[in-house]
This record gives sequence, structure tokens and C-alpha cells, in this order.
Amino acid sequence: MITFLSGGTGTPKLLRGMQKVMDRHEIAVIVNTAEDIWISGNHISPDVDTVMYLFAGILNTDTWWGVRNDTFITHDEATRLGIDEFITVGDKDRAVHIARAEMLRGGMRLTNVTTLLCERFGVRETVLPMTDTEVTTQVQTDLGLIHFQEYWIRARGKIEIQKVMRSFSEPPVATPEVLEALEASDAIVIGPSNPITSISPILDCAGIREAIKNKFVVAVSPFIGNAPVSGPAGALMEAAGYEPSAIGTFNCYGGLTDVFVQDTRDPVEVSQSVRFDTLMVDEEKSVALAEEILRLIAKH
Ligand code: GDP
Ligand code: FO1
Repeated sequence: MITFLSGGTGTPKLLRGMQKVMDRHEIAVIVNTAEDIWISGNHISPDVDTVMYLFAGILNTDTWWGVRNDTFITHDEATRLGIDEFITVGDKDRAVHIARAEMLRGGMRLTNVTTLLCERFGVRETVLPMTDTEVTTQVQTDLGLIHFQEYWIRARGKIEIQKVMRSFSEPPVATPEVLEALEASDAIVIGPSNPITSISPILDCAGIREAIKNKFVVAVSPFIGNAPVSGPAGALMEAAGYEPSAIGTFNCYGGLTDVFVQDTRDPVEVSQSVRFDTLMVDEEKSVALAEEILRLIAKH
């Protein structure tokens, strides 16, 4: 089994390829939940949903969030009625958020809620939230301390970030299911996700670093040069005190990485790195990178 650490865009692109070249039951994904947010009484877990929809074959791969061909009737009507839904929620997507919120309010753990939803979508891979504790990434800006989604979606990432913080009711701990998956894995792949808002929240759950310390860990850079392939990783890396590059990413993973994968075009040099085409612009590219990574793991 291989366990992947994932956010909601870069690693899912790699998983799209892995699905085609691995036995799907041999894929486990530990997913970031620090971008989760309650909207209109419902619970959005954007990264969990993206991974789940990908495996269910219904993900909108133009945006890498939401359900393909979804409608926005409820969102439009709620907005007309004066509800401040700054996140555009699709109707089918919302049904998942309603179901999740109901189950959470009923006292279920997010892990069990996710397993149940995955079963209902016919997902064969193992999808595990990093923790059952609610964790929220917040950024310090001139508007004050705001939820990461307020920064990225409402402010369109156009305001300066002074600091990145995480809040929680109690320190997040890796679930038994997460620790079991790591233990049973031949290798761990840290996909090309945002090191600050996707991977660090996973690594910082108590028990995870310890569980992967002696495993074979491959990490893929989400940066080419000084810019991420997409999204706000550059500003977040700088706010967290890291260089916005492959070197900053490597340093952020604090010695956990055995093999570091950089893009062939990346002018930045990282020791211990191997070079592949990591720009997954289509399914074919995702499959090619997945195959290269599997070859690395087989050679180990
Ligand atoms: P988020 O939860 O939506 O922020 O998604 P992730 O954390 O999973 O991924 C965001 C990161 O994916 C960004 O920093 C991008 O640079 C990176 N990314 C997106 N597409 C690609 C790609 O095709 N190749 C590589 N190497 N990185 C990518
Ligand atoms: N991202 C946007 O930029 N705009 C949206 O309106 C938006 C809606 C949305 C709804 C459900 C969902 O699961 C994700 C959604 N996203 C949207 C993605 C968004 O949450 C972020 O891209 C990631 O969390 C960033 O890491």
C-alpha cells in the first residue's frame, strides 16, 4: 500500500494518474482538513471532497473543486435572500455538506462520516481525514485574523498576509485509522500540495511525523522556480518564513524526505532531488508522473 498526503489540487492531480496505474485498494490518502469551514449551517471539507469526488469520477477537473456539471440554484437563491455565501456552493456538493454536517452534529467522527460518504459514492480507495478534531487555518492581514477561505476566496488572495496560524479546540491528533494506514504502507508520497496550508497541518497532527520517520518518503515540489504552479503557496511560504521554492518546500518538510522530486524546468537546485515533468496539465501527464514515482518506490 502507498499512503499519500494530500490537499485539494496538486496531489489530487497525481492521484488521478495513480488511480490508473495502481490497484485502487492499495491507495490510501490522508487529507488535510485545516481549510474546512461551516457555511449556511453545513460543513465544507474542500480537500476531502475533492479527493472523494475524484475517486468517485464526478470531480470538476476544470476547477479541481466541486461536482462536474453541478447547478447553483440554492446558492443563487440564498444570495438573493441576503445570505452571505462567499463560497460558491453547487447543489449536489451542498447535499454532501448537509449530510456531513448532520452526521457530525449527531456525534459521528469525521473519519466515519468520510468512510460512509465514500461508500455511498462507490469509492474503492481509502480516504482519511488527518484528524477528527476541527482545525482552522487563519491568516493575519490588515483586515485582522481571518479564515484562510476568507483570504483566498472573498479577498481573492489580493491582500498581504503577515502571519499564518492554526486554531483548534484541542491539539489535533492523528486518528488510529491514519496511523494504521501509515504503518501498513511500503512508501509515503507527499504530493505537490501547498506546504503551509495542506501538508504542514497533516504533519503537525500528533503521531504523524513519528509514524513516517522510518518510512520511505517521496515528496513532490509544488514550485517551479519561485512560483507555485497555481494558488497562494508563494505568499503563504513567505509569511511562514520559508523561501517560496523547492528549497523552501524541502526545508519545510524538516528532514522527512528520502527522495525529493523537482520539475525538469526548475532552475532551483535541491540536493537529493530527482527531476521529472511534474506539470500535470492532463491525465496523460498525471499517469506519466505516477509511473515515475512508482518506479522510484519499486527501486527502493
Ligand atoms: P489546495 O488545497 O487547493 O490548496 O491544493 P493543494 O494544496 O493540494 O495543491 C496546491 C498546490 O498544488 C499549489 O501550490 C500548486 O503549485 C500545486 N500544483 C497544482 N498543479 C500542479 C502540477 O500540475 N504540478 C505541480 N508540481 N504542482 C502543482
Ligand atoms: N474556490 C474558489 O476560488 N471559489 C469558490 O467559490 C470555491 C467554492 C468551493 C466550494 C466547495 C469546495 O469544496 C471548494 C470550493 N473552492 C472554491 C475551492 C477552495 O476551497 C480552495 O481552492 C481551496 O480550499 C484552496 O486550497
